[in-house]
Amino acid sequence: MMSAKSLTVKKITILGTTGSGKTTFLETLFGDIEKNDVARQVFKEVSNNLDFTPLKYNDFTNSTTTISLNVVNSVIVLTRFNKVIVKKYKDFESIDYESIDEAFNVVFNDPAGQERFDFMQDIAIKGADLVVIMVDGTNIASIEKISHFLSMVSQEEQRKNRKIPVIVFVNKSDLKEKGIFLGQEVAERIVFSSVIDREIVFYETSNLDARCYEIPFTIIFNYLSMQAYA
Ligand SMILES: Nc1nc2c(ncn2[C@@H]2O[C@H](COP(=O)(O)OP(=O)(O)OP(=O)(O)O)[C@@H](O)[C@H]2O)c(=O)[nH]1
Ligand SMILES: [Mg+2]
Repeated sequence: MMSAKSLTVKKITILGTTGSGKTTFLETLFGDIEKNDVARQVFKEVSNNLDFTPLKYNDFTNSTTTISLNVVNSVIVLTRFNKVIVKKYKDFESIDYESIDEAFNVVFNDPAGQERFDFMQDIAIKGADLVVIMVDGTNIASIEKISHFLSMVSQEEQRKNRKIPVIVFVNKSDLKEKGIFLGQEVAERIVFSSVIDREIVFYETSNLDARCYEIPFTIIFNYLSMQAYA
């Protein structure tokens, strides 16, 4: 019988500017998580990270910001019917064993995105098996940071002498309705305006709709699976 303890451990690190939705993404996947977050108005963003979004500062005042690192221990399961299920690690026993084709123990690292906590991102990327870059699709400055995160990935690849797959989430696509969502094409144009020596996949996401992660997670599962049998 498959038990959670015997699963291969994989690490996914989420990089992105402050306010892009990294922590909300984990909450969308897992519901309540244990967080190292404080109210945004108490620990106010001082860098210009939030300056280039048409959202008002008020839109963020009720939200929180991460001040170190959120970690969620999960299992990602591929069922016999090619469906990918993402659950908290402790919920593994509730999955129907018969339906499991393959599974990984995946530890998500969600470091603080504020620039003053850059060292947390450096710590979080160490040993990552896959990196999710999550940007605020309403914020050009956030999108322009993708290349910075890609260079962090390249450094880690050199350190470990192995490839790390990258997925970019251009988040807050629900704000298309308001006409302020810049979209995947803008992100791709900015990223590919400089020479990129890797394959990157982009998805438009919204944390208001968990279903938007179904396809990206089949891609993520495939990447992890290829590494496991490389
Ligand atoms: N409209 C919309 N708002 C979102 C979405 N995802 C996150 N937000 C909002 O964006 C704000 C910031 O979200 P967080 O998840 O705290 O951002 P973060 O990337 O963890 O930020 P740091 O912890 O500071 O690095 C919150 O007010 C969220 O409610 C989304 O998909 N759509
Ligand atoms: Mg956060």
